[in-house]
Amino acid sequence: MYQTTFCSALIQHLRVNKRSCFYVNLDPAAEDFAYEPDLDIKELISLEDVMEEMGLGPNGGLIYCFECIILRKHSGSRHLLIISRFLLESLDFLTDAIDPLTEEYLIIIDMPGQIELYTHIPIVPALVKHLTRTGSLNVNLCATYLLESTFVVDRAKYFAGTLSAMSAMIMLEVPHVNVLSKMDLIRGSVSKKELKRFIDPDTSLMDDDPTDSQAALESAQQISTDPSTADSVMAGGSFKRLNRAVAQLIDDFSMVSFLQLDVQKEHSVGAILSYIDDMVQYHEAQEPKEPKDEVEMDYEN
Ligand SMILES: Nc1nc2c(ncn2[C@@H]2O[C@H](COP(=O)(O)OP(=O)(O)OP(=O)(O)O)[C@@H](O)[C@H]2O)c(=O)[nH]1
Ligand SMILES: [Mg+2]
Repeated sequence: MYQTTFCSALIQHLRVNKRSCFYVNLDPAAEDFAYEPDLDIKELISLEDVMEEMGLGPNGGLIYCFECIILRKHSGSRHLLIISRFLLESLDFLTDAIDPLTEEYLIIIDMPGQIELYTHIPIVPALVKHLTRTGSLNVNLCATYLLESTFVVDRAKYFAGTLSAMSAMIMLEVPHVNVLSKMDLIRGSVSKKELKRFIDPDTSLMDDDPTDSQAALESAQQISTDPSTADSVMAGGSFKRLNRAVAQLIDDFSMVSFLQLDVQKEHSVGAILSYIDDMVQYHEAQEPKEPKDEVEMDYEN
């Protein structure tokens, strides 16, 4: 699962409902937590250390951390060896912590937000395989993909985000819930009716793209006359055709639909949790409870 704020909201909700959860942080760059993780990758490594040791930037450093964990990369470099040996232990670190947990536990795994981990390289898919492998951990996983609701304001951004969600679904091959997060940010500016159109994406959204209007085209032309600037490219016909093709692809696959999340609202978090429960078959996995001792009836009166 992704997004720290959502993880905290879920934990809060589970606590209120007296359910057990185990919170794992797998983001080596994460710092502030509303709830302390039960298991934290930072006990093994911090992104800062990797960046410093390897001379990498934040994204490269993050991918390096995960590559070391999952792909068990070896090399003659002293630093690489130190760090990979360090991280090699981390799959066991995860396995040892998760293995003893009973079916009552919902394991919440907070992941880094960098999209390339889910769409471009087979690192997170390998982690998913490790967790779900039948016979060992055998965890019922549900990936939750969060797309900021502010993306709906811009059709191109919305379809690009939706394409990433679809790509993650295809790469991860586990039950998947897609969520439009931070709904509070657009409630006032996007009507309910308009919002409904973004729940099940289809190409009709491209038919009335507000940026197609003549006024928008004119203002884009005024911004710049240089055809190589971002504004010019995004106002051009080929960009529109590209977006339409992306929208058509998403429509053809018909895999992505969104739930809406407002973390401030208990019922919104609860609704998403009930989808997740269904996906991981939480209720089916629970041990049948002992029937409560029958209430003794007082027949004398
Ligand atoms: N208005 C609003 N802000 C939010 C909401 N959720 C998160 N934020 C803010 O968005 C920022 C990022 O939130 P995080 O939960 O850290 O996001 P994240 O996806 O875990 O970020 P990374 O781990 O860095 O990828 C923080 O400043 C939050 O306060 C929301 O539902 N509404
Ligand atoms: Mg985070």
